[in-house]
Amino acid sequence: MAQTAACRTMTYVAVTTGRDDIIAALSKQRLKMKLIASPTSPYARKARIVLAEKKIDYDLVLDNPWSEDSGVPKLNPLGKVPVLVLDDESTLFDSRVIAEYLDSVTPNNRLLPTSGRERIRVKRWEALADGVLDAAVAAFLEAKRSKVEQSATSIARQRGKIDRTLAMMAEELGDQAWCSGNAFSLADIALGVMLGYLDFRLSDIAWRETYPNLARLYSELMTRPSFAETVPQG
Ligand SMILES: N[C@@H](CCC(=O)N[C@@H](CS)C(=O)NCC(=O)O)C(=O)O
Repeated sequence: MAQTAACRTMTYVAVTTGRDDIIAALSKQRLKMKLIASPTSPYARKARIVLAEKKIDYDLVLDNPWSEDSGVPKLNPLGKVPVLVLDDESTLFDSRVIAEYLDSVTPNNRLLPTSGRERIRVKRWEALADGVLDAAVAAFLEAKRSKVEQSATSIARQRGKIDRTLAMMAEELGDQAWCSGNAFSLADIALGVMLGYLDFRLSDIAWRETYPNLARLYSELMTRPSFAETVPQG
């Protein structure tokens, strides 16, 4: 993978085929953090965008958590990506914990207000965006099952969560430039990653037409290399 502008601090390590590959990749360079990610995971994309925005040097290790020989369960018993492996080889998950930790590592480009109600407001946006992701992933996986196995009720239930939360987010954004306060923050990252995932997996949801203010913010976010260079493909 070529290094790109947004990821100039990122060194691509390996597409792994299992635990041994991950351990080998980790032992080569002990000092840099490693992010274990899959190219289609929106939660991993959130962590990658945070790393790029914070200009933190790291190695990207690709692993498919759904594959039988995935090394992810050895690093995260939940078997999910992203996992951040720190320089002492301890591990962090999930994406919210990783984002909060990374923001505290360097003082530059703060993505979370340091305390108080403003900080919780950003975390609330993130909880909403991640909740839509959870529902979108569940709806996508259910729809992938055979017609006889899949439950229309379950899909409708997940789609209801998505619809209600998009409406709330659009209302709360109003005509503000950014989700929370008057600067770019983790709230905008979480929202943008979620909207990008809807485009990727549930493209029949016409959120741009229904919510022009979300579309306006999304276009703005896509001008940032951290977003443009991590668009999910597959
Ligand atoms: N809440 C977690 C969700 C992570 C997650 O669900 N990741 C998916 C990829 S999109 C995964 O690894 N799934 C594998 C599995 O559930 O076995 C986070 O924010 O990191």
